[in-house]
Amino acid sequence: MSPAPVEITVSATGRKITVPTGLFINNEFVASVDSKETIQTVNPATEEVICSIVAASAADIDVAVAAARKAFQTTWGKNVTGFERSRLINKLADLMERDAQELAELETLNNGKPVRVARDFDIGDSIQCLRYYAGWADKITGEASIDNKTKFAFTRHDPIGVCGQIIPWNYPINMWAWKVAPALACSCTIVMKPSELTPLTALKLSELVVEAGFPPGVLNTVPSYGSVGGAALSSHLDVDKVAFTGSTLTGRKIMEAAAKSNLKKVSLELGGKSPHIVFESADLDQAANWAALGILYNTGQDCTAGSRLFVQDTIYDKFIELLAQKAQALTISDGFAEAASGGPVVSKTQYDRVWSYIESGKAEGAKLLIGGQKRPGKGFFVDPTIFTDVKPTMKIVKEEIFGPVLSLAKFHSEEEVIALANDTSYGLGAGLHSKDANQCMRVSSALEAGTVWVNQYNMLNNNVPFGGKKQSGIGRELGSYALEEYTSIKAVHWNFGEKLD
Ligand code: TXE
Repeated sequence: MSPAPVEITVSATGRKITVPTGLFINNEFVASVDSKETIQTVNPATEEVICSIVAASAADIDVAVAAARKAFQTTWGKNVTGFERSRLINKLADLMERDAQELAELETLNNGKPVRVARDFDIGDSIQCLRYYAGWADKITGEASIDNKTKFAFTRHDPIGVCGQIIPWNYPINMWAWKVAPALACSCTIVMKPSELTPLTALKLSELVVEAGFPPGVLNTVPSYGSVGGAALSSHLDVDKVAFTGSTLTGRKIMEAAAKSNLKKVSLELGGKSPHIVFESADLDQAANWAALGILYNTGQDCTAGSRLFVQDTIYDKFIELLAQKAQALTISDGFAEAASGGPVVSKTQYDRVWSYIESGKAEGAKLLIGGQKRPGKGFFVDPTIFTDVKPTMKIVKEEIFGPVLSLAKFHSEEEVIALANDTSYGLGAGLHSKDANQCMRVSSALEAGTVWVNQYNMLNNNVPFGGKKQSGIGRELGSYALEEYTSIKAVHWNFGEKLD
């Protein structure tokens, strides 16, 4: 029997939302084939349970992969035109646009972020991402190589096949869009595993997949625990590629599982400890705005969070005063509050984790500029916290915190700050502020990161690639580069005249 959907009432708006609770396989919401395991979803602003949904077992992953394989071989894969894929992806984008407010409220309920941010940024950007890749669907071509009068070769950019996609909880809809849009454009089929902390919008989006008209099995959604469904997907012998966003620790496990099973293609978007540099020539007011946004956007639960801020000694005192003012002006509250600029962190685990870092910063002798005090009452709220006088060896400087906690240090020379900035095992994002164009060019070239922002921070575009160096990941999402992650290149050598003696 199919698990019944539940009706949720969003108390802040009065909206009633019907949420599917089953596993989405072959365009239907179904029960687990062998397990009674559930996932209890929680509102991080109130700590109340939202609803329980089915958690996929390893056997359910087998069923979903089989559905995706069948679709790949029949209705999708090489049996659907790029024009048709483009039409369907665009239709999905239209439906998301229609339902943006409902999706945003569900996202806020489950993830905590301000509803305005969820709607205008997360969902707005995801719609654009779908449309961007809908544009690519009919333009995926190979190359011809003609250098001989009796032979030529050409390449086909074939869809790679069945893709497992494992996504985190910090941007549940964005990460869904970043993964499904290029995969669908390239004609792959998908088994999507959302985070067990935030599975509700992925389930709601599955309804739109049916309404848009995608054939059964093209996009399957299987909420599950990482060690169960995530592990089963990454070690599955019939999955051709796994795309992952999450922690470096889990990324390692996924790569190992891929290596030990069928050597499936792997792309990983992992953690970071991104440096953000303010040079003395910078527009200080603007730099303070970007520095605050860099660490506080999404309550710091951002893989590119500019969590290590370096400020030149000549402007240090003036700058930190400005930054403290900007950070304190932000309102961290329930995401349904009109004034909310940030919400709670996503879960009790994450809350405890962030606080353990704050305590370690205090214990290791860093100085608190602002924040660092717990709030009374319910909800996983952490106020903006800035530490000064940090040392490169401190835990808060070395490890990803994934909360609104900034380490601020002083530097003297450009050479010194480049060395400090690159002194990390990560290489995801980096930023710098300066009015000296030559300095901007020199420093952006020297920083070891997949993305460098100059005189801004954390701004992404769907048509510009994103990904990491060092232990921040492998592969690129967004832009035309993401198409490489979902295609397999075949070379065809053709003889039209050469004879063998
Ligand atoms: O991440 P996990 P967690 C970082 C951030 C955060 C820390 C821990 O520092 O504090 O990771 O968060 C699935 N095989 N980031 O524990 O475990 C899991 O179900 C396959 C950075 O929540 O990486 C979920 O869907 N999959 C980051 C996804 O991995 C497994 C975003 C992410 O969870 C698995 C999130 C396994 N063995 C956290 N174990 C970013 N780069 O943006 C878990 N998963």
